[in-house]
Amino acid sequence: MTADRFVSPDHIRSLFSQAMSHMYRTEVPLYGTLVELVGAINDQVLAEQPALAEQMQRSGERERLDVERHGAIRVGTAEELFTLRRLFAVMGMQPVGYYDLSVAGVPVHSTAFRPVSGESLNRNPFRVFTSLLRLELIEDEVLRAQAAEILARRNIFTPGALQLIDQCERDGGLSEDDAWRFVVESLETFRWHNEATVSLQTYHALHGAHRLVADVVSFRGPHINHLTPRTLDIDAAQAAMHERGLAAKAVIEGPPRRDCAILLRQTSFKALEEMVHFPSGADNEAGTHTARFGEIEQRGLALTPKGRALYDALLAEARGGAGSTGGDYAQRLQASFAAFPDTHAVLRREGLGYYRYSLTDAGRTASIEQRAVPAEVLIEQGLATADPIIYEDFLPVSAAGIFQSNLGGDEQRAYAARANRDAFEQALGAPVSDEFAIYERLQADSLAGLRV
Ligand code: OOG
Ligand code: NI
Repeated sequence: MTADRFVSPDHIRSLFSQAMSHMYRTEVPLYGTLVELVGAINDQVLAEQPALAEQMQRSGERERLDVERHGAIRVGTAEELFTLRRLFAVMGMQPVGYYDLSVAGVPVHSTAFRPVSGESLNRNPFRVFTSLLRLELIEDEVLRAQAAEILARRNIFTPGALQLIDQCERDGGLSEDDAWRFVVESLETFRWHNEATVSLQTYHALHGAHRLVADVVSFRGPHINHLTPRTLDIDAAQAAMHERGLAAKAVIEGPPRRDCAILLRQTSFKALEEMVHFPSGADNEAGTHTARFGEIEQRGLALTPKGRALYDALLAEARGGAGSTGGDYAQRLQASFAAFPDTHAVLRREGLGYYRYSLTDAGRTASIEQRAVPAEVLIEQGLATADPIIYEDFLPVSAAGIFQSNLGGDEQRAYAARANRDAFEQALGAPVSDEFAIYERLQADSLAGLRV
């Protein structure tokens, strides 16, 4: 068997993200509305900002924009997370970053499965924010044991998916036919089930511990809970949503609106309340569950550790000691971020963000000797350009806000802050990659390209 019998993991990921998008569109029609609205706004922004359109074309980002999505799932056991890592690997997605949400009162820790090379990201940057429930944070011992026992009984993967994962690991890839089968089989894991596996009474008990526990434990699998398109103007998208009567949450998570977009801005819409059948003896009992919601996001420059430290400090300043987003939060945020430089030249010079350097037409005709000067000099001479490297990851404070707003109610729990990255990686069966190292490498590769 030779390698060219296999399709690329990038191809499988593209198929999978399209299939997921189709499935979610039928499951949650609101998602289709969001995708249309975001598409129209993106077209408008690109028409109004030719420089942005040109830059996105140059960096290869324009192509991916229309298919760019992230989703989120929550799993219950180490084994489930372990197998998910193997499943996502078939599609060229690796775990990047560790997010501890317990500090925000959500009993999970998380990573993001995503492609990491520049080429793969441009092909399709599909990412899945994946959380593992931390049952050890549930105080009630009896309930904890019951939840563990329910989770131990389920199998969230189809036999066909498991077999194809084994096959891919053994042979080093999948043929086109097998790739399609893999997509169909693995999609099953993320499907919504309107039949719970537990009685309404058990559901309520789990819900009492934390809504998230009920969401993870009561169903056959980790239903995808949102699929997020990327907008080039989140303020315009949010306004358009309000016009259509879709109630976005009041606060946009992340940095304020700026000339140079940094990191990630996100807003989400309340979870749907859905009918669920709960088994009751030989019969069913009707109830409801809220888990799935809509979200849009705008992505900007990936920050260096120095830039990120400044971001974290300014965000904390705007939120105050209590982490409040109430009152005149938008003004406080704007005021505190006045201290964050807002031109690419300064962001670059101060080492706050990562950039992708490339030669201009003039640069390509220049000799190697002419090019043997610092990148900033090449830029001044019109021989090179620097485009922002886009942030591909997530933000823990934002994610906590998204979780909170969509769990419904004003539920606030306090768990003693206990990051446990070791336990997470042990469950995962692999270390999570360091996001900064990935951006650093993309930048370094582009700088090396100026010299050859
Ligand atoms: C994940 C919430 C985090 C984001 O975009 O930050 C997230 C969840 O609710 O499962 O998706
Ligand atoms: Ni999200």
